[in-house]
Amino acid sequence: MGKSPAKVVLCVPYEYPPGLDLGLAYLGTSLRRAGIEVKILELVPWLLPFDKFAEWLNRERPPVLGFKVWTNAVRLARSYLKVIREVLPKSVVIIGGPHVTGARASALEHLEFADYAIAGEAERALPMLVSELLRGRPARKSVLAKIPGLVLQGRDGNFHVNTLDFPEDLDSIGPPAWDLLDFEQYLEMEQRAGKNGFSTAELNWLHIQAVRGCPNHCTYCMNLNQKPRWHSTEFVARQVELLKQKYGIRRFCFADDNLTADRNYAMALFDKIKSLDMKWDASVGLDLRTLDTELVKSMLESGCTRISLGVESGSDRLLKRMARPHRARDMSKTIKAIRRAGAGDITALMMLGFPGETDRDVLDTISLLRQMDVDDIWVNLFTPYPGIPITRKLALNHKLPNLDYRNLSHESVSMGTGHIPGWRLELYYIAYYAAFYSRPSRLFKLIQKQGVFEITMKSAVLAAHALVFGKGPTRDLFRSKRIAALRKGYNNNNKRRRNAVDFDD
Ligand code: B12
Ligand code: SF4
Repeated sequence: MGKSPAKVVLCVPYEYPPGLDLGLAYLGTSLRRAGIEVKILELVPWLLPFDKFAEWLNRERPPVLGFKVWTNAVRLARSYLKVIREVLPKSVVIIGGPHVTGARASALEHLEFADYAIAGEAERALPMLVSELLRGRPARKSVLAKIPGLVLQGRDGNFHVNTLDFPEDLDSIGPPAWDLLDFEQYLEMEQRAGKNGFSTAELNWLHIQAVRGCPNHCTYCMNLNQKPRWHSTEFVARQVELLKQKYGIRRFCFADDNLTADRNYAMALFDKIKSLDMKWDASVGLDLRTLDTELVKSMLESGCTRISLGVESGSDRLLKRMARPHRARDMSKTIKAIRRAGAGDITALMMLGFPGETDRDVLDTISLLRQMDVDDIWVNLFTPYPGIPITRKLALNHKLPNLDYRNLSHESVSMGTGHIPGWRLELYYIAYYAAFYSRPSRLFKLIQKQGVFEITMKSAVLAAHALVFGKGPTRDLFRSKRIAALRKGYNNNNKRRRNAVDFDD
């Protein structure tokens, strides 16, 4: 790309160390295809503080900025948007991404510094809107009315959302514009990860997508389209090969809603990427019903090194409420089949604090945690994200507390379950990890990872915090070391790097 300023800058505000944003890379391609120059900028406050962002805006002066907003980053997004409004009041800001897709019209209310919002997949919508805006005249209503997912304010003052877009032929919207992502920074981080004593696998933020959509309808999930759409297996293999050859990537993650929903497709895909000699993780989206020994064998042969399973709860009553497609009693059978195939690293993803959860459900889950033959667990506290079915149900039944999305965080308890108050959920959160890691083999693994002193101190501080305040930085128990190490490494190493926000090629 030349040195001329981009017409559109796609930004993504994050609290955590930067990733490589797949959604923005897809949008990069669609804008380029419409002849629009584009850049991607990750807004991580400790890499790009607000004053530096203001300097950058003054230098680049993009006429259009696109913001990808995650619900847990609404507050941060607002702060960055405010800077834009102060420095470039005439630039147009479009918001999109998971939060906007869920919150739709209300996103423009609490992210009031933005001008337009697009919900859902935006490969077709964003170039349409940007082309219209870059004409230099007021946007025509007739054109706006045809832009999929666009949030519009009607004459009545109410907001309306145009029908969402679900492109059928996924190959036709790709490939993602990988060259817009900062692989140099990513690979540097990966190197430092090793030096700072944690696994490079934890830095697995490079995502590739094979499938969009999932036939299931779990009530905590923002799965908008129950009809899956697939990239061809050739397309996926080409992307993997390109990332390996051109960018030196050695491992990636699949970012699919449900990678194994169609067993035949999954088998064909694994067969196709087998010869590419790449490592990959299945950290999201595996259909527990399709995971038999044969399929998992094929996954492992194709380079899969870590399998995450959406176990969520040990209570069938709760799994039914979540509309999960499996039951707790199926878990040991599934895990046995996975082990039989030779899988060495399995993580169980658990959810705590689901609306309606009772102490009995928690005890059932603790009992499952003490039996499950997995290597690690990852406990998520339920968060009532906008747009997910259970949030809508709670709102309809007037059971949704008055939540301010500017303050919502998945790292602390957002609400009680109706039976279990927030403070007790904090204790159960610790109890889940304690139940799992108190088994000698698991404890040994944890000590190898974190160290005895650190584990003891953090557990004591968290328990005290939970008891006294009823809410705390729970997930930091397992994350803070990683982030602190990255920050330290970054500050020490950054001198030789050019300005993190300088886009010069
Ligand atoms: C892979 C994935 C991740 C990866 C993200 C890797 C990355 N850097 O891209 C990891 C594992 C890191 C991750 C983490 C989390 N995730 Co996640 N994740 C997913 C998953 C399964 C796929 C995302 C993806 O890549 N999709 C494919 C791309 C093409 O889509 P996309 O990025 O959404 O982009 C499209 C649109 O959103 C839109 N768009 C995107 N940006 C913009 C910008 C503009 C201006 C416009 C107009 C449009 C637009 O157009 C894009 C192209 O179609 C989704 C489920 C889903 N189906 O989306 C959940 C999902 C997005 N994650 C979710 C959550 C909750 C989280 C976590 C908070 C989980 C946690 N408890 O820790 C964290 C937060 C991370 C953060 N940054 O703060 C929720 C989001 C809810 C919300 N309202 O924010 C989802 C929807 C799952 C769910 N619960 O239903 N996640
Ligand atoms: S199986 Fe996964 S992607 Fe599908 S609806 Fe359930 S949580 Fe969402």
